Amino acid sequence: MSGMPMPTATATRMDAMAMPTATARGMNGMDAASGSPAALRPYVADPGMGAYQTFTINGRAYPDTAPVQAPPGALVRLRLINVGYLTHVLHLHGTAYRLVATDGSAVNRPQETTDLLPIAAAQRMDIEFRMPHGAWSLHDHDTLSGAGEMRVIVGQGARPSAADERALRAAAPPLLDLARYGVAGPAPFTARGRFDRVFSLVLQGAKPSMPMGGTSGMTSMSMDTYTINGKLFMQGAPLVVRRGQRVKISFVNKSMAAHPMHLHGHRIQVLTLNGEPVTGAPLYQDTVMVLPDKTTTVAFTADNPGVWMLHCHELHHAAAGMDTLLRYQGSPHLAQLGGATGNNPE
Ligand SMILES: [Cu+2]
Repeated sequence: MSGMPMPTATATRMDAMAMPTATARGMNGMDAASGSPAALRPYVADPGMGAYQTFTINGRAYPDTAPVQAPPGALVRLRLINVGYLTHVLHLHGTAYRLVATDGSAVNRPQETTDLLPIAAAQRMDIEFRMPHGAWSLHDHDTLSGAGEMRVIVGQGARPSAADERALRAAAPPLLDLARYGVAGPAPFTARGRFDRVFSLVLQGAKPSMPMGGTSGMTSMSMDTYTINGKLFMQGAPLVVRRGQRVKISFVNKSMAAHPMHLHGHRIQVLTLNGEPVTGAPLYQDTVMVLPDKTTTVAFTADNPGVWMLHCHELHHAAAGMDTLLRYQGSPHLAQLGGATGNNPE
């Protein structure tokens, strides 16, 4: 991570990458999620999986993170890439921003906001803002013990006082509502449109009454297993499609944990996000959040033949079984996992 490009400034615009991640230091150092504001709690991944003690941005923990700097008033575009396992709730202090792209797809007419920005594992969020005067910060607003380390200074000059910091943290703006953000516009799919294939995937977690290992070739990092339609990876049948089909998938979360579900090889349009119809800008993602007890429905055109992973990107969950395959008719079956095959769930 230390080799990532650092912010590159031009006269009026800056592109930078900020990569929140978390570093595991063993399974004993679990972060307690206690004290999370109720609104943030569903976003925090299964606390039993929170085996992190250090959170970083571009490989460094605050106060060693590199500042994001540009002249005051400059238009800054910042790409946030969550390469960790947990959802983080990011808070930009000192200025409003616009969310201009999700997972590499532009957002239609994004408005300025000061809301907290949740970013799930594997998601990418591009934000734009005018560089404020003074030194502010972008930081993880949740209450996991490592959150204070996931922070960069934005701007330059005297840092905000501790009192200012406390006031900003106490302000607790709402979470950005991706389902209502931006402006509606033309899109390939609508919830009541015609589909050639419709799948419902029930996401569950279980204690290890189910057999693990053996022919499945999987290992688990915890006492839990995670299943799709009651099956561990390679126990269930793949989702089979034909090229050109319009496909709808509903992710039905019946577990206690949030699952950021990631389909390889396709751009998917989110129709309902955690039960809420998308009425703002058409929402394109390749990793969609499915909160506990919620359903997220997505659609895509089967336009990329092959065999593709569809899995939870909380990779402990993936390693514990929450994966399946999207297979185009005529593509090969994957019959084996692990060992010399190189077919591993994560
Ligand atoms: Cu998961």
